[in-house]
Amino acid sequence: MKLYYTPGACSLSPHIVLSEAGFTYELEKVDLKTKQTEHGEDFNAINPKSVVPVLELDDGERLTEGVAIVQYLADLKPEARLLPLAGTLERVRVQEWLNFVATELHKGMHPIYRAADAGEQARDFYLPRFKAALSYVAGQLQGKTYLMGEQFTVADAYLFTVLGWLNWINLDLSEWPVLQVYQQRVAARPNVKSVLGAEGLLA
Ligand SMILES: N[C@@H](CCC(=O)N[C@@H](CS)C(=O)NCC(=O)O)C(=O)O
Repeated sequence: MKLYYTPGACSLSPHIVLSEAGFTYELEKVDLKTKQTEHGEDFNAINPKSVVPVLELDDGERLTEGVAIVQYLADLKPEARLLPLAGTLERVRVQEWLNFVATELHKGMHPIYRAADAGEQARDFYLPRFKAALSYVAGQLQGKTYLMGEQFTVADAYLFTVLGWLNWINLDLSEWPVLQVYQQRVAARPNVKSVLGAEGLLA
């Protein structure tokens, strides 16, 4: 398998899942400005949506959409317990989180990040909503190790990824001490640490 990724982007989430589940995989770095890969491929030809992540399977099939990729990977390695079995309520709870992170946090942050293009009004409008979403997550994590309790899941890989972007929008995670402790806890997982190192994200 090969993951097309950009350091620190949302492709970090499937990268963490690949590592946590114990897959053997290759990485191909994508420059999102030039849309070229590190080996000179035209990324737009690889993914017409022009975004990472892309997971290329060994038969050449390509998967896009982070939440679909992480669920596909986790189902291939149920023993890693990154996603409860299909048909259980716990499975749907993880999917609830994946969707929340994708829509309220990941894409909720977008107009704030792009405020310079979208106009400062966009930041004023979207920031309170985004902060309320973070406060909701902080409340849900109170007294828990991970989103689902003691078990690290694919939803944590995605949440951790998005929390890493707050400095891009001048938000300080210390406003939510629970989230700060959570971020440190996830960052300390040996597989996460090695993925951060591989993406050049360790200080
Ligand atoms: N719907 C896609 C969105 C992926 C996405 O937003 N990727 C960003 C990086 S986090 C990207 O590649 N942006 C490049 C661009 O907009 O040119 C998913 O959830 O996987």
